Amino acid sequence: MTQAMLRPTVPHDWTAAAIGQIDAFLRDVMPAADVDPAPLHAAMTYGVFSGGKRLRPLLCLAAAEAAGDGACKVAEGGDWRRCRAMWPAAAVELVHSYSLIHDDLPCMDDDDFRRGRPSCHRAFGDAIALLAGDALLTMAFSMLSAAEFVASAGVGTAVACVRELSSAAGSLGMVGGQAMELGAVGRGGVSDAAQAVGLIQKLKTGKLFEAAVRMGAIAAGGGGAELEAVTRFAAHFGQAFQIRDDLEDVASQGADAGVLTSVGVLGPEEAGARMRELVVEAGYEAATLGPPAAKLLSILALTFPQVVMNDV
Ligand code: GRG
Repeated sequence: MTQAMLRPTVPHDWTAAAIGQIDAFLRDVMPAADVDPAPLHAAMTYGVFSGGKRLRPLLCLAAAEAAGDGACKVAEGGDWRRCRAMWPAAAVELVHSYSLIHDDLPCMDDDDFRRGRPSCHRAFGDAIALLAGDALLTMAFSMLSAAEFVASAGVGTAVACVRELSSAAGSLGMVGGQAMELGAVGRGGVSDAAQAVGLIQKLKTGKLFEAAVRMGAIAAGGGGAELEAVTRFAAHFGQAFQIRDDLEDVASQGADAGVLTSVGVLGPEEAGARMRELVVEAGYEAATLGPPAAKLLSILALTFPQVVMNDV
């Protein structure tokens, strides 16, 4: 396999069109902000439509094309809403949105700002923000059991997606990773910090990326070696993504990133090197799937432009 094979071959602007369609879909399926109970729906709308990059739904749609049976191949300028992976794409974004709202609460990270504006609890109060997160999590599973999705994907596929998302989001996934992080910070360190950081990243950040691509592939009729390849892609992508986030935190907040981050454990240089390795590994996994994985590679290049341009 040559390095050139890892370069994305589709123009990145497919993502802008897809994001517009993901947003329109989310607007259609979510209750409007003024539907009663209006403060709750307004907080949910605020949490979902606040400038997120829609990375997980994009990965879900790209994986449907990369690892599916061809049912979700969308031509340039085409309609992603005809791809049944749009349902799990919406579901994973709702779970992501809930996690950010809860993560900002005073009992978690206690952040006053998110995406450059007041965090949900600063705008709506702690109680409504907590409930907005709960309602978004619940709504994600109503996406995966929606009559239209079940009719087009089949009951078995819909149930498989419920299983993927619930296990990725729960105590053995994202919530478990968050709990481990809180516990580890409280103890002031762990015996093997590097191992703890790796596991926390895998659970807290990585599992939701894995669920995004797996649901996309499964919804599009994929399985077997292709499903495993997109899963490994997402695992590497997720870990690299978290390291990049840690590096950005150090750059913006000063040197002390805390022991329980990749930068705290490895130092910025080694963490950066590990991130680049992971991006290249993700690229190779996608490249094994050939031309249908072009959009996955495109997301990788957009997310890690320096790495893909210099190292791949
Ligand atoms: C509190 C239930 C609960 C879970 C918290 C995922 C998580 C666990 C917290 C999110 C906070 C965080 C910093 C996670 C690391 C992953 C990360 C960098 C998320 C931000 O993802 P982006 O950049 O967000 O895709 P946008 O704003 O684009 O949607």
